[in-house]
Amino acid sequence: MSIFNTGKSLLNRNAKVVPIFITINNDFVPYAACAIASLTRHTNPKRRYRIIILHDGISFRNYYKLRNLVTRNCEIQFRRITHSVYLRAIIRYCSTRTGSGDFFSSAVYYYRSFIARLFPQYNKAIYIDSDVILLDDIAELYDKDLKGNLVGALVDPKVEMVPEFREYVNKAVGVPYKEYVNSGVLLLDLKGLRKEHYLSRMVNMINKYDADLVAPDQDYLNVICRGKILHLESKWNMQPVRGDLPEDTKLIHFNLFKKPWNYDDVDCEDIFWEAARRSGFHNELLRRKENYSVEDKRLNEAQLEALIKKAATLAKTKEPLIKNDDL
Ligand SMILES: [Mn+2]
Repeated sequence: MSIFNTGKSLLNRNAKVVPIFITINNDFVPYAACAIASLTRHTNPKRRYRIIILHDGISFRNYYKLRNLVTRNCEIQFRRITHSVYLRAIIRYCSTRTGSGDFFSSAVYYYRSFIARLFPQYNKAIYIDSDVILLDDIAELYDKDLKGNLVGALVDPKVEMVPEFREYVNKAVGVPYKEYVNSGVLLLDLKGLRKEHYLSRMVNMINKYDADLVAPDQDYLNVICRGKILHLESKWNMQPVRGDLPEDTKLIHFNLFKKPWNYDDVDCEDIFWEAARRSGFHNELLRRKENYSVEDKRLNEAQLEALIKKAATLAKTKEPLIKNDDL
């Protein structure tokens, strides 16, 4: 067999597999494990899945435990994010955003922006946050036709609910809030994103505007991909609800505050803990919850207030704070 044959069969293998990216640091590992345990449980036995964990260094113990979540048709790969001018620019930018409303000021939130560039072997992929739980086969999302769009995502329900966020998105981000999507679940046209030079575009904006934003990576995504976003149905990025979930719910996203691993009596917490029991991190998650003090809760709530206040202040701007300039 020649080397060319080997290459071809490898390409074919990549074409058939469903690639799913999760981007984390060591602290996110237990939550990511729950997401993975829920994903592998709802796969189509006739298909193959590849979960690619893009991280900035995880402990050997965590690495080993995540590897235990491999199943017959679902493999797990690890990739450590490489240092580059892009990452350095992002880390520098994040290090200056340390105000009380700067909740998303860690570089880890930007790692999803590297997927297209770091993985040229894939033309299409899914990205999920580590705070999601799958209730159905993720391949169904992967199979969706993007219809020429760069990204498939869901209009952010948290933004719709909070007037300060709506104003902020309209004025400071410069995107109508009814178009503004959540970056927690993404169907990605990686080929298209490479053609758009997504990462260099984003880093150019970071360097040029050095803008103070509420949800930076998500704000950049909305500005760069504006007009090229397929709006997904809410069943693929469902916020927890009190009472019964809509019957066709495919994915629950424990977005923003009140995570079930911090708080008691969180909507849909049973679904999370059920996945947690099969994640290999159940005890650790229970311990985390026990150690989450009254003071932590107070801080968490103060952070949300600060975030909303920040949104209201930034919404006073006359012009959008970032623009998608020509490269
Ligand atoms: Mn999230």
